[in-house]
Amino acid sequence: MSRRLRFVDSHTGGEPTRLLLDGIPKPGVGEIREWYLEVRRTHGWLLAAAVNEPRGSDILVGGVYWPAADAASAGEVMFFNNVGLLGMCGHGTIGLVATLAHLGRLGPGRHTLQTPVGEVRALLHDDGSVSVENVPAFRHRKDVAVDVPGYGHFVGDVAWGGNWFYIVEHAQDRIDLSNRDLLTELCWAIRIELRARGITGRGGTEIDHIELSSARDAAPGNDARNFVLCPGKAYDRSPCGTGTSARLACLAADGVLAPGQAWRQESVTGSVFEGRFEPGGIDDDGTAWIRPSITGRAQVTAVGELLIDDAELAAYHWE
Ligand code: PYC
Repeated sequence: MSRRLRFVDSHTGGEPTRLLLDGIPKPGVGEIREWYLEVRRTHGWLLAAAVNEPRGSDILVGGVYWPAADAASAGEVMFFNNVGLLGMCGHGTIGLVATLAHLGRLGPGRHTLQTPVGEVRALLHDDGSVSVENVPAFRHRKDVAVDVPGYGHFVGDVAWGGNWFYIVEHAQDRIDLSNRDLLTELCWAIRIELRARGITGRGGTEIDHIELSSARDAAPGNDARNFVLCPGKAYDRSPCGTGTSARLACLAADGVLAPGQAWRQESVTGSVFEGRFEPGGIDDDGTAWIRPSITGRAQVTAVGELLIDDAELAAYHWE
């Protein structure tokens, strides 16, 4: 049997998103965070086929979009990449809103979306840019030291911004595209070492995004430049919406960024998200959380239909 999946591709600051508009049935029961495992079990191979070679590439982030039954919400979205499901995706949400606007399904104004890790709000501005009010973000641990064989000693913060991040202020190597292979291997080695040492996010969850940051390497007018390595070893071409949210949580916790103050986060490719936060609250364990928002813009790049044969099933799988 050949499956047909309608898709729209976009890029947000250079980072691509492939939104699947049909072909993945919405699980009938439970909440969206429970659908996660169900979709992975029943359709993981199809999602993997939709973003990986030969139809996609390692850097492509996918999104399954289900329109909402009621007008109060713009629908549900579940993001994934070359190796599995993501919690939230900031650049992908900006791409989703630009895509739905392109299809005439939504217009300027505020829209609510459900994701497996919580509700997010997106504001489509008249000029086509999009602000995403992300899920609550927080710093879980400050100044976590790790010795990485062959690379040296690193100190970073563990923070949540819709995915788990280990964020390091990194001055040793320039955060520049000409260094992308070196930065990729360094981040991968850090991730392996964190795992080996049992350094995790809350509840023992693996830290699967590594973010290197440098104020020195940012262009004038921007606050910092980052390099973010995603779970499937692809680096984010955008400043990473969830990574910027996690960074805002750390800046807020250190008291170096005030509520409402703009933070211009540049990516390794030079694209920029403008981030801000509003104070959130304090969890039972004393952790302070913020409400981050990220503004950027996306460009629709292609509209089409993927044809995937069930006979290919064995070729695609996630770990
Ligand atoms: O923008 O949040 C993001 C993101 C996550 C993975 C790739 N981009």
